[in-house]
Amino acid sequence: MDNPIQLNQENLEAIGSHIPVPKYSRDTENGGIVHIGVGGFHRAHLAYYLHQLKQSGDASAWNITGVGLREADTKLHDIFKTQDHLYTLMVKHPDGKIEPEVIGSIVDFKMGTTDPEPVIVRMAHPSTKIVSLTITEGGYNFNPTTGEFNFDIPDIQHELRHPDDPKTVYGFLTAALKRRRDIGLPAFTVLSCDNIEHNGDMARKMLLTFAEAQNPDLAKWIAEEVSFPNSMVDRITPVTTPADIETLAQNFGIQDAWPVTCEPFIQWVVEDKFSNGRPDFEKVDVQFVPDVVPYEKMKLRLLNAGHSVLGLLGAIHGHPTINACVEDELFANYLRAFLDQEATPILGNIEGIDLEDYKNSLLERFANPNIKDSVSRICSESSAKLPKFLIPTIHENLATGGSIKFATLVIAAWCCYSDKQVDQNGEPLEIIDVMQGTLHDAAKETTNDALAFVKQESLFGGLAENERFAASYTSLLQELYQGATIKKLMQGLL
Ligand code: CS2
Repeated sequence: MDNPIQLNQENLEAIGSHIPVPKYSRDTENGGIVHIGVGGFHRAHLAYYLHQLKQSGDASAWNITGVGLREADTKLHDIFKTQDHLYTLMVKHPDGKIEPEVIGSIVDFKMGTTDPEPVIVRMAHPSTKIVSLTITEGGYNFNPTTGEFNFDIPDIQHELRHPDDPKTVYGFLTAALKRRRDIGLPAFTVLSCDNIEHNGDMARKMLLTFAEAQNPDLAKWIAEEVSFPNSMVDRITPVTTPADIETLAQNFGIQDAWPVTCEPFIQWVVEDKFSNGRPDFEKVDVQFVPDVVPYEKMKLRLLNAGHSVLGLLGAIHGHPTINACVEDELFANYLRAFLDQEATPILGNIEGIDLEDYKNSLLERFANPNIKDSVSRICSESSAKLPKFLIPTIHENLATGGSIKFATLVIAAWCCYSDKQVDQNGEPLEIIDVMQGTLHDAAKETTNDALAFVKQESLFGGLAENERFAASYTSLLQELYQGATIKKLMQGLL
């Protein structure tokens, strides 16, 4: 189309003749939810659930104020400003169909980096009832081996000395909760939406440890008043590409500087413990259950681990996307073998879930050719992901005498990936990881000590000392370093 319409509130009616748009009033006065970490996932998930509820005429008192605590969030902040916080969600179906829809549930966005005060004020506002988080696996600030809070971070030290000048999520939560307590307002619920087992319990433990060090009285109040539901969140949300922006403009006539793309599948399983109320999310198929832990474990150990298996092996082989991996029969068979023989046995029975169906649906979702989820997104921040998605499965199988070979090859691939930083065709890999330098240094030592990479205890715990693991890992790594292709090694294990 020649002249795509700029996405903003004023143009919504005109846009509505091209694609669905919000039918509700986008009043910024109400509030209800403050969300920290407005990445693509939040925009495809919680914000979409709330949008659906508002479209049906419910939840008029609820909307979302986004908060950015990283400099990198400035880009979205600035785009949102020109678009009145509207964005397009493009659902991509396997048959090639794309369903775009304008989402309006986010009505404001504040950068905590430039001025913390407006963020604290919003969080401490009487209408705020929930502070939700997608701060990534790495954002919880705990040591993966000990599970304890990491105080050894300059921003955390700063916040302990200057509670009114918060920098991290913990500083903001305590500053806002303190104000609420001091003026007699009820606490908000802290709702973690990250891929971590017991994500609510984890958020609680970390926040209480931090608050205890900053203000023990406040910590006591938080322990009594704030609820932290665990939740399992799921929707595959690839990184937006320039081609997506182009498709939206050319095929649908909408100019949106940052649309979000996602798969049709969506799931949210949450514990129903909200200290200060919540939207009627069950009306839009959110599942409320007394105990979410089995669902979380299933999702992390099958879907997320499955992604990492394909991602790291695929990266070494040179597959660009997850669907390219599962179109390759060897990769699909390998993934299924890992899921069946290593991940499933440790899950046991999950009431109400047929794990065979779940795994079949995962393979179908991964195969969606329209999603083109890059292996570089999947491999990004592996240092935060694998200790939650994959390494516990190896430990648990070692303890029960179960199979470990499929996961072990993934660890060997990760070492090679971190060391060589090119795929098996010599093409450079796009590596995004806060620990990239440390991982590279450890992996480089492999030529002197085959176990050097897995001796990084903060990631692997005591794995290197386990004889069965060490033997299997060393032999796979040696073959890889002697030039065996990743496919030959995969084939050999099947
Ligand atoms: C992915 C997840 O980041 C990853 O490695 O496994 O982002 C995954 O796509 C989502 O958790 C799906 O719900």
